[in-house]
Amino acid sequence: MADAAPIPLGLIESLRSARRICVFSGAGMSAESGVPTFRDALTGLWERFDAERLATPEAFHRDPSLVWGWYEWRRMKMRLAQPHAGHRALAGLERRAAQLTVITQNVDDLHERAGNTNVLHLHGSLEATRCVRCAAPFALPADIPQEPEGGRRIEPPRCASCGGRVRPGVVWFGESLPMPILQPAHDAAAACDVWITVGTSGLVYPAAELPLVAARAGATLVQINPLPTPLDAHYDHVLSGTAAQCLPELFA
Ligand code: BV8
Ligand code: ZN
Repeated sequence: MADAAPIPLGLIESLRSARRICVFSGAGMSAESGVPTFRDALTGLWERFDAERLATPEAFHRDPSLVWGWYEWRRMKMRLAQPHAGHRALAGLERRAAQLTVITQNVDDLHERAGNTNVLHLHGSLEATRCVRCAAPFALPADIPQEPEGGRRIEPPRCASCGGRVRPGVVWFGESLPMPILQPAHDAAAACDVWITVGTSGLVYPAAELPLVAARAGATLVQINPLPTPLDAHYDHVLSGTAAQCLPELFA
C-alpha cells in the first residue's frame, strides 16, 4: 500500500479545537483487521454472489441456509479479527475529545473491542440475532463459527420460544434503518464541528446522506480512503490513505 499523503497542518489545528467530532465508518475501516469489505465479502465460495442480492429478506426467505452460511462465515472472520491502530486511535480520541460519536455502517464489533463506547450501528450487528416470527433475541454460541465443511449452507437455528427461524440482526437492503439509531446519528451530524468519513464507497443510502447533513451544518469534512469516491467533491480534505495509516496520524 502506498504511503498516505501528508496531513495538512490546518486540518490538525481544526481537529485540536473541535468540540464535537463525528467519525463515519464503512467496511474499509475493518479491512486492515482482516474483515473483508462488503464488496469483497464475496470472495472464494461466495464470489459468484452479489452482496446486494444476498443481503435481502427475499434471499433469506428463498434460501435461509445459504444466507445464514454467509453470515456465519462473516461472523467467523470478525471473531478472528483484532482492532488495528486506526480503531485504537479513535478509542484514544474518545477519551480526549469533548464529544466523539462513531456512526458505523459496519456490522462488526471492532470499534467497541478497541474501546469506543459511543457507537451507532446504522445497519445492525453480526452479533445480534433474533427470531423472524416473534423477534425474541437469540443468543449465539460464544465459540468461533467453523468454516462450513466444503459447502456454504448452514441451517439457521430455531427460536426456543416459538420455533421460528432465527435471522441475522442486520438491516437488509429494502429494510428501514432503526429510527432509534438513525435519529441520533442525524442529530450528531447536524451538530458536529468536524465530520470524518473513513472506508466507505458512499453508495448505500440513507447512510450516505449523513455527511451531507454535516456539510450543510457547516462542519469541516474529511474523507479517508485509498481510492476516490463519488462524494469526494463534498469534502474539505480528502486524505488518500488507509484507516490504519491516517487515523493514528490525525489523532497521535
Ligand atoms: C432503506 C447490513 C427504506 C447487511 C447493509 C435512497 C434512499 C433510501 C434507500 C435507497 C436510496 N437509494 C437506494 C436505496 C436502496 C438501498 C441502497 O442504498 N442501495 C444502494 C446499493 C444503491 N438502501 C436500502 O435498502 C436501505 N434501506 O432505505 O429503507 C426503504 C424501505 C423499503 C424500500 C425502499 C427503501 C438499507 C441499506 C442497508 C443495507 N445493509 N449492511 C450486511 O452487512 O450484510 S449495507 C452494506 O453496505 C454494509 O453495511 C456496508 O458497510 C455498506 C456500505 O458499503 P461500504 O461500507 O462503503 O463498503 P464497500 O465495500 O462498498 O466499500 C469499501 C470502501 O472502503 C471502498 O471505498 C474502499 O476504497 C475503502 N477501503 C478499502 N480498504 C480500506 C478502505 N478505506 C480505508 N482503509 C482501508 N484499508
Ligand atoms: Zn420466536
